[in-house]
Amino acid sequence: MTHHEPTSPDDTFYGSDFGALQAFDPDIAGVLLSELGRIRGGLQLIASENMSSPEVLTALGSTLSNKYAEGYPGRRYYGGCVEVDKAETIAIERCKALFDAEHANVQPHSGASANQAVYGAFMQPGDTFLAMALPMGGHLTHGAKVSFSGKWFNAVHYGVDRETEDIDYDQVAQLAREHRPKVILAGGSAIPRLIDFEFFRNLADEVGAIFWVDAAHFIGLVAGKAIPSPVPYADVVTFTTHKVLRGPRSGALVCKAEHAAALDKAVFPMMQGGPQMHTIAAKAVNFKECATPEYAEYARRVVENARQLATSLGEHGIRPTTGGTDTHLSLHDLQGVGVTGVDAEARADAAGIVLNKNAIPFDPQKANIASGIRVGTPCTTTQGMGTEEMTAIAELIATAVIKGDADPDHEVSREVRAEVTDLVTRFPAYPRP
Ligand code: DSN
Repeated sequence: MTHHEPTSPDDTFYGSDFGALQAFDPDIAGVLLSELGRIRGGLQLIASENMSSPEVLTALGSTLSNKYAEGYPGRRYYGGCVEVDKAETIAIERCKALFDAEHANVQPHSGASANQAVYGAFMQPGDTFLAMALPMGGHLTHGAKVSFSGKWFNAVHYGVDRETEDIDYDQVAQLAREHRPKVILAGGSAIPRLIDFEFFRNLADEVGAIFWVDAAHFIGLVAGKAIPSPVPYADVVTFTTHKVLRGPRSGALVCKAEHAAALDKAVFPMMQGGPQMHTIAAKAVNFKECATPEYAEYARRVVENARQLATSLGEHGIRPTTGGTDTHLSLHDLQGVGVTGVDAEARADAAGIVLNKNAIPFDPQKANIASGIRVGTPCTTTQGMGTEEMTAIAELIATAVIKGDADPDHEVSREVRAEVTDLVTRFPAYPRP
């Protein structure tokens, strides 16, 4: 194998050279600075976002971005892959170890790309699969009509129980027995409670289906051992790497060894071309971070904080669906306070609090209005905030949403923003050295 003399970092390491960018392109450099200012200046409560480490960002901003490497380590369609092969091999081994998985593919560009690979590996156009409906907490790529998954496949959807607002397991079983789907999918983007993976595994075995978990939202909690893992139960688990996990914006999948060849072929060459080697290197860095005791403590605190935030919002009349959360996110019904999701999002934003409107189960409103909001604690926990701050944040959200206004100059917006500024000054995002 060719040996490459490493460039000394003291010589010139070409990666993340902000000074050079600023000199050449002040327009884009300005956007990068304002975005960092935005992150630092407000409360980031979007449940699917986080703040990845400077180490992850350095790998992302490296010369590995240049390399074409179609194929897999040792089996590429381009020369010169010896160094990126090392990065991908390290990423694969770390991913397998982190999740105790038989096989890992770290090439999917995103969660949606990882999901495409599952369709490609196990289904033909027109085949039936069973998944949670988007308005009930599922995901666009789980068979929504506007997505390839709903256009090219026959999606049968389950929802939640009206009473508990948790997954309606009786309905799941009834639909599986009636439709005999090729694939049964568990997971989504607004599910606050733990999922009964054993139930899904047994059902999939009964009807002869592949059991797929889309763990994009909660995989970081699994990595930190804060919640149970789907890996022992599922044939395949897809996920994103940028949510609680706190890695680069990307995706990955782990699976049983028997499905490795089919899924690898579905990722490349069926769905993707050249893998993004800088992102794969950044995923490797992230998997190493996630194997530390510090990360496990972080994951535990994310859940503790989410529980507190959900409870405290409930005490202000902003009701958590399912009565609370077991994970990093909670979904809240605003009907009791007479505000729509779209108005709540705008009022919070004017007060320096970033969250998103969200449909709640059986929502009477259209998705672009919505009767709910979704909040999550990955970012604030990364900043070091704890349960005391969650109680304070709930009060700020309630004030902004119930008494506030979408106008940033409104008195309530200004008052809440001043308290937000105090909080983020005490718990800074990307603290200065
Ligand atoms: N858009 C992501 C989320 O916010 O949950 C899911 O893809």
